[in-house]
Amino acid sequence: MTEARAAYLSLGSNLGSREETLRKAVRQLAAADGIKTLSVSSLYETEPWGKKDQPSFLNIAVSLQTTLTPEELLALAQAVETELGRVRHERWGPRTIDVDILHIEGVERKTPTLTLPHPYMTERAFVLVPLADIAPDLVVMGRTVEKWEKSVDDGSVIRVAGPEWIES
Ligand code: X6L
Ligand code: MG
Ligand code: MG
Repeated sequence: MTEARAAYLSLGSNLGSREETLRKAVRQLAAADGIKTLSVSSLYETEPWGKKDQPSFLNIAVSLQTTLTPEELLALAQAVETELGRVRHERWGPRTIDVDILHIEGVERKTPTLTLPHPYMTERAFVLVPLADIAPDLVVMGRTVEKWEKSVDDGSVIRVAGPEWIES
């Protein structure tokens, strides 16, 4: 059997019952074949980036141990999005759920469907603040997540619940 590797995901929602949708997404990921331990960040309310005239997001980060290949993990992320009602409208527009792979231990990829590490993860407070909860010492693109987090403006990222939000 293949060894499990650590993987890090960013999840976001800004349509419908945002917290409940994130909870369901975490449960589906945790229950999937090939996913071992999983840990979840605090819950954050964040201002929209990219397309600014849309509702604010709830964002979290998740780390997990997986025996899935990167492509299998991407397929799982997309299956969770589809199951939770994601519909593709305009680019960067509102969505019930977005599940992005940020980083997989030891993996670099540049294909039309998957770029790892995620090329913009070091610029976005809505990714880095949650990720710093669960993986401050993870090194991506030459610096720790904690260092990257200190380098961005986190003023539009508000912690709305501690890590226990997922247990209820
Ligand atoms: C210039 C042009 C600068 C575009 C930035 C940033 C585009 C982020 C897309 C950008 C640009 C994105 C989330 C979000 C989106 C989310 C929050 C995206 C894709 N997803 N805002 N905006 N949380 N707060 O999960 O990340 S759309
Ligand atoms: Mg995204
Ligand atoms: Mg996405």
